[in-house]
Amino acid sequence: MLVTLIRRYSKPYLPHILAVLLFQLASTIATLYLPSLNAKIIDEGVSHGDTDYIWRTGALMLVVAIGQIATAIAAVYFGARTAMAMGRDLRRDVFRKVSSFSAKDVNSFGAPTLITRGTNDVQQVQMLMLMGLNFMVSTPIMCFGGIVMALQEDLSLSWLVWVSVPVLVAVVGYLVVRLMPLFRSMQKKIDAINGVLREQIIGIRVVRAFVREPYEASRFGDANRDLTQVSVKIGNLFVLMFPAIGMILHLSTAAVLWFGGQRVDSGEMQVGALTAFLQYLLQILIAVMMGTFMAMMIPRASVCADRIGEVLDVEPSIHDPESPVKPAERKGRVEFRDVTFKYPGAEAPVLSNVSFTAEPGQTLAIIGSTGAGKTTLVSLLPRLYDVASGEVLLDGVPVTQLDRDEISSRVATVPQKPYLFSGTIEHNLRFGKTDATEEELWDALETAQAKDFVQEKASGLNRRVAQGGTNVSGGQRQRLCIARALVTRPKVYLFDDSFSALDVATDARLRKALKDKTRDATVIIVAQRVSTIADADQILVLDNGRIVDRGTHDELLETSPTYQEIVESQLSVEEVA
Ligand code: DCP
Ligand code: MG
Repeated sequence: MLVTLIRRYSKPYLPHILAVLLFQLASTIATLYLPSLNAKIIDEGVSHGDTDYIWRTGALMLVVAIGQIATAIAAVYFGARTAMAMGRDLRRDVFRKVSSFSAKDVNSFGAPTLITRGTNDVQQVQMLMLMGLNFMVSTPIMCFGGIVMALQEDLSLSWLVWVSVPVLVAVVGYLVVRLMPLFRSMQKKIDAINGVLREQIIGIRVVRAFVREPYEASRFGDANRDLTQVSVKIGNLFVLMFPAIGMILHLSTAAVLWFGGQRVDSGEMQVGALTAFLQYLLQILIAVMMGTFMAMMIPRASVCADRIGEVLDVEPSIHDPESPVKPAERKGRVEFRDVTFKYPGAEAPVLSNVSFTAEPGQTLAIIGSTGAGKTTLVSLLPRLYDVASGEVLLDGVPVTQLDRDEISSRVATVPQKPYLFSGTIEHNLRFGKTDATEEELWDALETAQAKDFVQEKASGLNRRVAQGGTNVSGGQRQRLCIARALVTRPKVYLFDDSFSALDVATDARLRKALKDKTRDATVIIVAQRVSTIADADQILVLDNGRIVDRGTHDELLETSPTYQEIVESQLSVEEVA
């Protein structure tokens, strides 16, 4: 997967990559050339007292050095830009893919891992691309070129290369092999700590209410200690790594000077050649070290690439039809024909043989105990899920044959769990209709009985909303969500238990105002309170995924035992209160 990803995402940047590699090549060659020039100055110029030669070679050296610096800067600069651009593209594609997921696809991964895959995992792959661009060409050339150049300076010292390189590889390799599993386990511990922290922050009220702070603190403490232990182990190995590398480099230097010095003494080798040999050996060792570091990144990045690939390879289970049907009319007639639905992985269907028609201008209410399948039922119309059998029709056309834009322009949902996005109230209200006028916004707020509390604050429509809408009360959030649906002026309204957080009086006022606004639209209301739906044109009584009774309030009071039960239970509650 890693190879596939890198190949796919480097394609648009091939010219850039080629340029980076050329700069890299130039800079490496210049680096390799410098020590031998240095040796020439010492051996030919200084030892013969040839000032002219020193000046000429010195000038050449200066030019080469400047060229080396310039190309190295260019290589790093463009390399970093290219790697970041590839990372950006990859992140963008992961995000787009996840945005196209249906609820089922998101559930099959889970939100936290999708977030990690889109950020941390992409970062790892991006890091490898950066390292690759910076060292892919220079490392092998530096290594082999260095060996060739070193042997040219002096053949009989070559055994130093054959000894020091394997020793370095062995030491660094050993540490890397020990580090790899620790890195992998550290990633898991970070995941664990994120998980605990996330849950505690989201559930902070519950934790407080049940006085679970000590327990939660100890749970976090455990996760924290785990992470610390792994980090300390990694730290211990790193403490070893740098002195070990340093020791090898210094021992090699000492050995070169020792054995080379003897050869210089006996006149078999010149001083310049000795310095050059030393510099080449250090270059080789550093190249080997970088190569090993890079090799260490590959397994980690390839795990991440696999995880990213899993996301990118998903074929979203719900997608727009190839040749969408344009419905002849746009009235908002909703029809369910013998609909059966099962959640993925569940054994029994949540909805069985549900059939009904909701006409424009009418209100259809759905009532039933919790877990009866009401939310599931209303989520089939905007295609959050697709039915297992049967059909859901909007204006006579099955929703599977409509573009999802077409559906969302005509159907507005007020979800059971009201959700607002971080931003301002205005930004949230314009969610479904960006070009709505200020007047339309206030109008919707007035209908949703939310005008007062928006006006209350001086910031008005510009009042900040926190992520999820957590800085307004539950009832205010619900009313803002209702207003958001009203702004889009849809043909079909789906209210999923949207009046539950309102007191009875506000509920009644809201429904009265709604009636005027939704005169021509189809209104589908899921409710718990009988009083909310008593005046609906048709009421469906849902029990265990089946419609057990249907009719108006008065009809149901006479014919439906289930409905009578619900009414009685609520009457007694209200009477007691
Ligand atoms: N269910 C499931 N997977 C989901 C959502 C629900 O398996 N992602 C199951 C749990 C319930 C059944 O489906 O047994 C019906 O769930 P609904 O959310 O449709 O139930 P209601 O909306 O009727 O319940 P409530 O009144 O509590 O909102
Ligand atoms: Mg529900």
